[in-house]
Amino acid sequence: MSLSIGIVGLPNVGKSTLFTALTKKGGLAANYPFATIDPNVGVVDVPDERLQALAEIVDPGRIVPATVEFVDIAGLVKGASEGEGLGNQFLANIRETDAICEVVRYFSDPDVIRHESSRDPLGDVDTIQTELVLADLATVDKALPRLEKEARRDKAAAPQLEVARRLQAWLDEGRRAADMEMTDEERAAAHDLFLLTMKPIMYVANVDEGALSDAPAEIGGQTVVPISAKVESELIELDEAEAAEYLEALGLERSGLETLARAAYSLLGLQSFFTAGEMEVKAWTVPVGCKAPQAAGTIHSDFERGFIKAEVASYDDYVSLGGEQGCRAAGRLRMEGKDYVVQDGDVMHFRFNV
Ligand SMILES: Nc1nc2c(ncn2[C@@H]2O[C@H](COP(=O)(O)OP(=O)(O)OP(=O)(O)O)[C@@H](O)[C@H]2O)c(=O)[nH]1
Ligand SMILES: [Mg+2]
Repeated sequence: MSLSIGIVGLPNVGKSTLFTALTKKGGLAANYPFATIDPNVGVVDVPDERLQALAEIVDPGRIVPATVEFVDIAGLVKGASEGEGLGNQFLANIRETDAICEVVRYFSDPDVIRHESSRDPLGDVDTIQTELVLADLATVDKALPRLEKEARRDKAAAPQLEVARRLQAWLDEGRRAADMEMTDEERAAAHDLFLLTMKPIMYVANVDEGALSDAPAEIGGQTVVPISAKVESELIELDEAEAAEYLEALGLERSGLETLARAAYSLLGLQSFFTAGEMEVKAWTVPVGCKAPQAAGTIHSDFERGFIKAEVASYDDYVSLGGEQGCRAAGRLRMEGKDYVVQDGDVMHFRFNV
């Protein structure tokens, strides 16, 4: 499961600075499967201290954290939905991502020029939202004639037409598609339109050094992660001890990048289960509510196809009882079938037959 998050925002707000910090950090951790697919795409691990605790029990050859992919996208300007600036390419880039991370400029440095379409942080958020909504409106306008034709021919297409019409009216008021109330069925129908404003969004408030409290708690009901991109880009140049010292001097518990990776994970409704063996301790990413066979399928499609059952221990049991043997002895190693709903932190071992 490769999740990708597009970093968007007006020009000169610090997107590339943040992206570079994110990806460089990944590259520094030597045992980390860092991959650069293209210069604007970087894979970043999701920090999870539970991996360390599991590794202390099984002493594996390596530890493999879950990952999130970030995509650095060129600055969006007013009029992008009409092809202004790098408009169209920009929109194509976000269309391919699973979620959006919007960087908003809160830092004040007068040496860094604000783009002419920039007003103030919330005004900037508004500008971007307007462009995304306009792009979606164009998508829906274009799809409607086709959907009308289909609905005349095939009654089963009626719900899709209906939801597209409702979305048109909704977007026309400048609102995000994701905020419209929809049944699960309507949501699935809307999914086929690949709208930009259906994607989950979170905000990074790029604040001045030591001014994390300048950031609002939320924007439009969405999570805000306060970060100083400048501080993050300095942090990655330091070794672990120096970085810890610097963080402490700034009164921070962990780097903004860690907070960001975690927030992204939870925004997307994701959780981890673990596999723990001599070869490796590994975190696997699955959606909340995922059942055992699908979880098995993230490891290998054969595991899903030939799924028989899963041996499961909760993370807490696994750690407090000293691993699989301890769990078995205490009767805490469960045999779960295909309807088992995976819980965050489950340590799993799959039985399959193909
Ligand atoms: N003072 C200060 N400057 C910053 C910060 N973040 C970025 N900058 C500076 O702002 C300028 C633009 O940063 P970039 O990261 O390239 O901005 P961007 O959002 O990627 O810009 P585009 O790609 O042109 O849309 C650079 O000179 C950065 O050094 C920050 O947190 N504080
Ligand atoms: Mg940039």
